Amino acid sequence: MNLRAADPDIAESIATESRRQREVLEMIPSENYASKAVREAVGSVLTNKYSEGYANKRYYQGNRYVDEIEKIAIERAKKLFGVPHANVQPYSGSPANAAVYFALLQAGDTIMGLKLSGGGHLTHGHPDVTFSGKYFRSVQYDVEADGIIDIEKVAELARKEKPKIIVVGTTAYPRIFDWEKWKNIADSVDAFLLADISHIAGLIVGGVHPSPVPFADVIMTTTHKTLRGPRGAMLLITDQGLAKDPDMATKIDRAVFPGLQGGPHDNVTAAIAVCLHEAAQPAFKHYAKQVVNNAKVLADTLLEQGLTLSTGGTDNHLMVVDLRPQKVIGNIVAEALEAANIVVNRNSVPHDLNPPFYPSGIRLGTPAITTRGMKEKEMKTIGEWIVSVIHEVSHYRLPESKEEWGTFLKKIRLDMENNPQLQSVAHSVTLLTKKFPVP
Ligand code: DSN
Repeated sequence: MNLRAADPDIAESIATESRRQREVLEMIPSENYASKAVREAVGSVLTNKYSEGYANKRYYQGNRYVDEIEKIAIERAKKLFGVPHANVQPYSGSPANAAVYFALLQAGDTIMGLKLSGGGHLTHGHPDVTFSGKYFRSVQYDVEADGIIDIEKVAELARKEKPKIIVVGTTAYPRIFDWEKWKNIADSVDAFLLADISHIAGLIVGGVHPSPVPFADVIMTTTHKTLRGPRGAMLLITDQGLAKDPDMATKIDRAVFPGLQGGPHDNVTAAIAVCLHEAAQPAFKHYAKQVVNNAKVLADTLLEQGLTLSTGGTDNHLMVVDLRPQKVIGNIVAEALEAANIVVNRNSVPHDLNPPFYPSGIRLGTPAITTRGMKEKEMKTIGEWIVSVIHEVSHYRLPESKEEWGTFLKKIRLDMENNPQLQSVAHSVTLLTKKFPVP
């Protein structure tokens, strides 16, 4: 029985979500459109199988074909990134980072990562609310007021705090990393260097961002962002990591299973193998280059029209618009853009005084719209639409008391849906997206 016959409600929700994905401009920089081949692997019979363990060392029978698939995924990952060891089983980025800490640290050891408001990630040592800040001692570096990381300050903090691991990697940082400088800092305090390249893995593979492979000890990436695969993650161990700790690969594998996870999601493993195959094709290099070119044109358009971007622009696939000069919060603009069929996420800006739920910026990126084939010309048009939407809603002023913000935002949502200017942009977006099919 197919899905529509078995469960019409869920079938209908998926169909409407699929229409939404076709009709809007998906500009959340961590999102993308996986190929049909990737989605076919995710939806395959592999979801039926249990495979605790690793190839040729499983705890269950019947894993001959799963072994083949996992070995192919591992070999492709090793070849694509140029590393001696890969683990393709982590369920996603947070469990993968947890596995690194579990493998290489003891509870109470010091983690040093970038603050969330500076563009880091919760699992990079965010205090209080995450395991990485609760079970380890967390010290965090930050960006400067212009949004840029001052590497000298990072070095100074490392010398003072002597972390056991330094995490470099971001979710909202639009600039390139000089990995060698990070390695020098880590080596100077005898720390491991973890590169979390989740956002930029596709750009690295495509040759438009430097690779951390010669410098980091261990690399974590999710597989569904610029890499354009299924939702999952991989851990890559470098020669440098193995030189520091010859048991690192075994420790990482044991931390993933049985340390933190049960059976791998074999359907996702197969889809990772497919996405790595796709990323190894020449066309992927063109894609990655276009993602960055598109982001540059989009950023320039926003800047020309008077918006403020954190760090003053972008070198990669994303940008953070600082809305403090417009005196609106990210929630208002993100809602308005959604009413105009442009989907972004609200985001903290450097040194944001607002809480993460009501931050002062929005984050947007080009990976998904580039997958649809959009180029520089479309970026200029989209940039102009975004600016017009921001102007349309920047008169909204929040109530004095933060307690009333939630109710206020709910109330103005209806205004936005009925706003003729936003409706007109939404219509233009629909006409544009029709010309650029999704995979
Ligand atoms: N949720 C991801 C992002 O949007 O960047 C990070 O995990």
